[in-house]
Amino acid sequence: MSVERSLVLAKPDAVKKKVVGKIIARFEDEGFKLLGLKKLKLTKEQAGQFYIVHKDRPFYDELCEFMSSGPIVAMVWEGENAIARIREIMGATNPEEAAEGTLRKLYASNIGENAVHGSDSVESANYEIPFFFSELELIG
Ligand code: IDP
Ligand code: MG
Repeated sequence: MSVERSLVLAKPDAVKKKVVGKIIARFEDEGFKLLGLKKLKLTKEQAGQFYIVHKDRPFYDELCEFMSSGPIVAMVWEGENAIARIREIMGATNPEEAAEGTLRKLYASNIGENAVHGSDSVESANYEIPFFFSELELIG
Protein backbone atom coordinates (compact mmCIF):
# COMPACT_ATOMS: atom_id res chain seq x y z
CA MET A 1 0.00 0.00 0.00
CA SER A 2 1.19 3.47 -0.78
CA VAL A 3 -0.19 6.98 -0.92
CA GLU A 4 -1.17 7.74 -4.51
CA ARG A 5 -2.71 10.58 -6.47
CA SER A 6 -5.42 10.10 -9.09
CA LEU A 7 -6.65 12.54 -11.71
CA VAL A 8 -10.44 12.48 -11.69
CA LEU A 9 -12.70 14.21 -14.19
CA ALA A 10 -16.39 14.89 -13.82
CA LYS A 11 -17.21 14.58 -17.53
CA PRO A 12 -19.53 16.93 -19.49
CA ASP A 13 -22.57 14.70 -18.83
CA ALA A 14 -21.99 14.86 -15.06
CA VAL A 15 -21.73 18.66 -15.16
CA LYS A 16 -24.95 18.87 -17.23
CA LYS A 17 -26.75 16.55 -14.82
CA LYS A 18 -25.55 18.62 -11.83
CA VAL A 19 -24.02 15.64 -10.03
CA VAL A 20 -20.51 17.09 -9.59
CA GLY A 21 -21.22 17.76 -5.91
CA LYS A 22 -22.34 14.18 -5.38
CA ILE A 23 -19.13 12.90 -7.03
CA ILE A 24 -16.98 15.14 -4.83
CA ALA A 25 -18.94 14.16 -1.71
CA ARG A 26 -18.41 10.48 -2.48
CA PHE A 27 -14.63 10.82 -2.62
CA GLU A 28 -14.64 12.90 0.57
CA ASP A 29 -16.81 10.28 2.30
CA GLU A 30 -14.39 7.55 1.18
CA GLY A 31 -11.58 9.38 2.99
CA PHE A 32 -9.61 10.86 0.11
CA LYS A 33 -7.98 14.27 0.33
CA LEU A 34 -8.78 16.86 -2.35
CA LEU A 35 -5.53 18.43 -3.60
CA GLY A 36 -6.75 20.33 -6.66
CA LEU A 37 -10.01 21.33 -8.32
CA LYS A 38 -10.91 23.34 -11.43
CA LYS A 39 -13.70 23.72 -13.97
CA LEU A 40 -12.70 24.13 -17.61
CA LYS A 41 -13.72 23.33 -21.16
CA LEU A 42 -11.34 21.36 -23.38
CA THR A 43 -10.98 21.92 -27.09
CA LYS A 44 -11.35 18.80 -29.20
CA GLU A 45 -7.59 18.88 -29.78
CA GLN A 46 -6.89 19.04 -26.04
CA ALA A 47 -9.30 16.14 -25.41
CA GLY A 48 -7.42 14.24 -28.10
CA GLN A 49 -4.12 14.85 -26.33
CA PHE A 50 -5.52 13.80 -22.97
CA TYR A 51 -6.84 10.55 -24.45
CA ILE A 52 -3.91 10.03 -26.83
CA VAL A 53 -3.48 6.39 -25.67
CA HIS A 54 -6.83 5.66 -27.34
CA LYS A 55 -5.97 7.29 -30.69
CA ASP A 56 -6.33 4.03 -32.63
CA ARG A 57 -9.56 2.91 -30.96
CA PRO A 58 -12.80 3.11 -33.00
CA PHE A 59 -14.45 5.37 -30.40
CA TYR A 60 -11.61 7.95 -30.29
CA ASP A 61 -13.29 10.65 -32.41
CA GLU A 62 -16.62 10.25 -30.58
CA LEU A 63 -14.78 10.40 -27.24
CA CYS A 64 -12.95 13.62 -28.17
CA GLU A 65 -16.20 15.22 -29.42
CA PHE A 66 -17.96 14.30 -26.18
CA MET A 67 -15.14 15.39 -23.88
CA SER A 68 -15.03 18.81 -25.58
CA SER A 69 -18.82 19.22 -25.75
CA GLY A 70 -19.13 21.13 -22.48
CA PRO A 71 -17.35 22.05 -19.26
CA ILE A 72 -15.69 19.42 -17.10
CA VAL A 73 -14.41 19.50 -13.53
CA ALA A 74 -10.85 18.25 -13.01
CA MET A 75 -9.70 17.09 -9.59
CA VAL A 76 -6.73 15.47 -7.95
CA TRP A 77 -7.51 13.14 -5.05
CA GLU A 78 -4.89 11.62 -2.76
CA GLY A 79 -5.01 8.61 -0.47
CA GLU A 80 -3.80 5.09 0.26
CA ASN A 81 -4.12 2.99 -2.89
CA ALA A 82 -6.09 5.85 -4.44
CA ILE A 83 -5.80 4.71 -8.06
CA ALA A 84 -7.36 1.25 -7.65
CA ARG A 85 -9.84 2.35 -4.98
CA ILE A 86 -11.13 5.25 -7.10
CA ARG A 87 -11.51 2.93 -10.12
CA GLU A 88 -13.58 0.62 -7.93
CA ILE A 89 -15.78 3.49 -6.69
CA MET A 90 -16.27 4.63 -10.32
CA GLY A 91 -17.37 1.19 -11.56
CA ALA A 92 -17.08 -0.43 -14.98
CA THR A 93 -16.74 1.70 -18.12
CA ASN A 94 -20.16 0.53 -19.31
CA PRO A 95 -22.78 1.52 -16.70
CA GLU A 96 -24.80 -1.59 -17.61
CA GLU A 97 -21.88 -3.63 -16.23
CA ALA A 98 -21.12 -1.33 -13.29
CA ALA A 99 -21.75 -2.63 -9.76
CA GLU A 100 -24.59 -1.23 -7.64
CA GLY A 101 -23.65 1.96 -5.85
CA THR A 102 -20.74 2.86 -8.12
CA LEU A 103 -20.63 6.37 -9.57
CA ARG A 104 -21.14 5.11 -13.11
CA LYS A 105 -24.08 2.92 -12.09
CA LEU A 106 -25.61 5.95 -10.39
CA TYR A 107 -24.80 8.72 -12.87
CA ALA A 108 -23.60 7.43 -16.27
CA SER A 109 -25.85 7.50 -19.33
CA ASN A 110 -24.01 4.97 -21.50
CA ILE A 111 -20.53 3.55 -22.23
CA GLY A 112 -19.36 6.85 -23.76
CA GLU A 113 -21.12 9.38 -21.53
CA ASN A 114 -20.09 7.71 -18.32
CA ALA A 115 -19.84 10.60 -15.85
CA VAL A 116 -16.30 10.15 -14.50
CA HIS A 117 -12.70 9.50 -15.42
CA GLY A 118 -10.07 8.21 -12.98
CA SER A 119 -6.40 7.44 -13.64
CA ASP A 120 -5.86 3.71 -14.27
CA SER A 121 -2.20 3.45 -13.17
CA VAL A 122 0.60 5.45 -11.59
CA GLU A 123 2.02 5.92 -15.08
CA SER A 124 -1.30 7.36 -16.34
CA ALA A 125 -1.61 9.61 -13.29
CA ASN A 126 1.90 10.94 -13.96
CA TYR A 127 0.72 12.03 -17.43
CA GLU A 128 -2.79 13.15 -16.48
CA ILE A 129 -2.15 15.22 -13.33
CA PRO A 130 0.35 17.66 -14.95
CA PHE A 131 -2.00 17.86 -17.96
CA PHE A 132 -4.38 19.89 -15.74
CA PHE A 133 -2.42 21.06 -12.70
CA SER A 134 0.96 22.52 -11.85
CA GLU A 135 2.57 21.27 -8.64
CA LEU A 136 1.86 24.70 -7.07
CA GLU A 137 -1.89 24.13 -7.52
CA LEU A 138 -1.85 20.86 -5.56
CA ILE A 139 -2.27 21.68 -1.92
CA GLY A 140 -2.46 18.98 0.76
P1 IDP B 1 -12.20 3.85 -18.61
O1 IDP B 1 -12.63 5.31 -18.64
O2 IDP B 1 -13.13 3.02 -17.77
O3 IDP B 1 -10.76 3.67 -18.25
P2 IDP B 1 -11.43 3.25 -21.37
O4 IDP B 1 -11.58 1.92 -22.00
O5 IDP B 1 -10.05 3.70 -20.99
O6 IDP B 1 -12.41 3.28 -20.09
O7 IDP B 1 -12.08 4.31 -22.35
C1 IDP B 1 -11.92 5.70 -22.11
C2 IDP B 1 -13.26 6.36 -22.30
O8 IDP B 1 -13.64 6.23 -23.68
C3 IDP B 1 -14.43 5.76 -21.52
O9 IDP B 1 -14.52 6.20 -20.19
C4 IDP B 1 -15.62 6.21 -22.36
O10 IDP B 1 -15.95 7.58 -22.09
C5 IDP B 1 -15.07 6.10 -23.76
N1 IDP B 1 -15.39 4.80 -24.38
C6 IDP B 1 -14.86 3.59 -24.09
N2 IDP B 1 -15.39 2.61 -24.84
C7 IDP B 1 -16.29 3.22 -25.65
C8 IDP B 1 -17.17 2.73 -26.67
O11 IDP B 1 -17.24 1.53 -26.97
N3 IDP B 1 -17.96 3.66 -27.28
C9 IDP B 1 -17.91 5.00 -26.96
N4 IDP B 1 -17.09 5.49 -26.02
C10 IDP B 1 -16.30 4.62 -25.36
MG1 MG C 1 -8.99 4.05 -19.27
